[in-house]
Amino acid sequence: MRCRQCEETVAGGGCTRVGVCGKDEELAGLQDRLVGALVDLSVAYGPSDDVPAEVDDLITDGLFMTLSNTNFDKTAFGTAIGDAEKALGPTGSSGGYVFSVDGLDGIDDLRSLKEILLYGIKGLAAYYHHARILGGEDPEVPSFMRKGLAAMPARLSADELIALNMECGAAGVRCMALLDGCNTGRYGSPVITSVGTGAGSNPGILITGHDLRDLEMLLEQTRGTGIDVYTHGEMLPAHAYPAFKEFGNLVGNYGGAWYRQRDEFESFNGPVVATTNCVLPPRESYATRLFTTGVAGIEGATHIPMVGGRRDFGPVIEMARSCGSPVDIGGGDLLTGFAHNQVLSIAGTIVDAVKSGAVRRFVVMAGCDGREGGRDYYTRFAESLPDDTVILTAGCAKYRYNGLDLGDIGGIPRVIDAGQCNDCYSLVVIANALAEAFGTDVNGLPLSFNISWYEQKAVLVLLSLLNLGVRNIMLGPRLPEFITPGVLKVLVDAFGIRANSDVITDMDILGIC
Ligand code: FSO
Ligand code: SF4
Repeated sequence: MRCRQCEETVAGGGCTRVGVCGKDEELAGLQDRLVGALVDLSVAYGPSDDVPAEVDDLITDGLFMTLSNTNFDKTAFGTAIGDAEKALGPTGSSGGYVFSVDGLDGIDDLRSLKEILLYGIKGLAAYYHHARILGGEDPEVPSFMRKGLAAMPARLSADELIALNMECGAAGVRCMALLDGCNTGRYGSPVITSVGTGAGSNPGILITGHDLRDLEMLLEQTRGTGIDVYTHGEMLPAHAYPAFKEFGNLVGNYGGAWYRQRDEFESFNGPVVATTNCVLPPRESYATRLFTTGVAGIEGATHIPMVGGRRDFGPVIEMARSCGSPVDIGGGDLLTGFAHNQVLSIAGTIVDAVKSGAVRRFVVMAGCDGREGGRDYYTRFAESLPDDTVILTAGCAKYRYNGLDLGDIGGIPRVIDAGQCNDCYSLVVIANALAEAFGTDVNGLPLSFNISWYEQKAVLVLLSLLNLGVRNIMLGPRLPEFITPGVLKVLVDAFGIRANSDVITDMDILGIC
């Protein structure tokens, strides 16, 4: 195996014997076979708009399954490979392609550009999956996924691959806008919300991941049962949607970012529903309490299938009744819900604060969190920021600083949390509105980017920002293993990207000091 798709990979070549994430060689092989079959499907069908929806669903969901920390269930991969090969049948054009980093055509730099593209498409698949679940559709997105996947075995020049990566970023912006419309269309526009993190005495169910539809079904089925529902990780922003505020049984958030789940799922005491990444192979202490849905999978955990557009959370509810209540692990109240609609409603106040000098600079610190020790960089960075700066965040990266008491500037909180990682789209809408108000472009604003990356959705968000013309992004806590020095030079020359390294130096570079 060789996998280097996430930030946690082994330096100097990637995970080759076993994944830091827990993925073994057999699972890595199955994932490569699945990606290969989806590439074959994409070559067979091409980027045409006239492709059966089932084929695009196979590509979308299959790719999502291969994202870091999403699915560790070999049986599920066997089924997905079988489905993809069956779909290929009538086309008669299966090449039996098996994806492998080493097998990518081209010298190192071309391989690197293909990897960036593949991981961006995986992120795209994740967001398109969420939009599809809520009834969203945009034929341009799956069409690009097929076009981009078909590039994997092709002989393409560096310029062609760079163009495809930019196209991936454009598809990312479209897809995040689509998902934003689906989320707000069904659940309303988020409003600023303070979310408690304590634990009550009722039995509880913990739901983690990004799937709001699963949360909706779980809340409907637990209403009136005396069982409390808590969010975890990337599900925290759900509290800000008006539709979820109607559920008295959605009582709060429990725990922090995904990498703390082994301790937090243990102390929660009740069943845990993992709807997407990041879910990890469990400790024995809570393995029987772990349930998965959708593309998520863990060997030994009970998977709740979608049958006729509905999931039956009966077994989860039944288990909750026999479990003790969660152990209170504290954490204080967390603010969320600063999506574009809410922030733009106070745009006048924000513009005035900038003009008066009360707010000197905004710093986008969105992205993913991870378990490496060096990630306390982001906590130190947030703590070291001058009092007249405001952090704009989205994604699980926020857990590094959303518990800090950074105060506010004339009523504007110093940490503005737009929501899940896909809600980076909200940050783009906010930045564009500010740019318009100040008669400049995004790069002309007092706005710096210090992004934290971990998995492939973050690659898509990065490509989307580059496609929008954002320059001088600081990226960390270390640069991707799959970016070669040659490709890095292109990114530095064209976009001013650099690795973050030192809180004080970086602040200087970003123009904050
Ligand atoms: Fe985090 Fe995991 Fe949202 Fe990612 S929970 S790391 S970018 O899957 O999806 O921010
Ligand atoms: Fe390694 Fe990340 Fe791949 Fe897991 S997903 S095998 S940690 S690179």
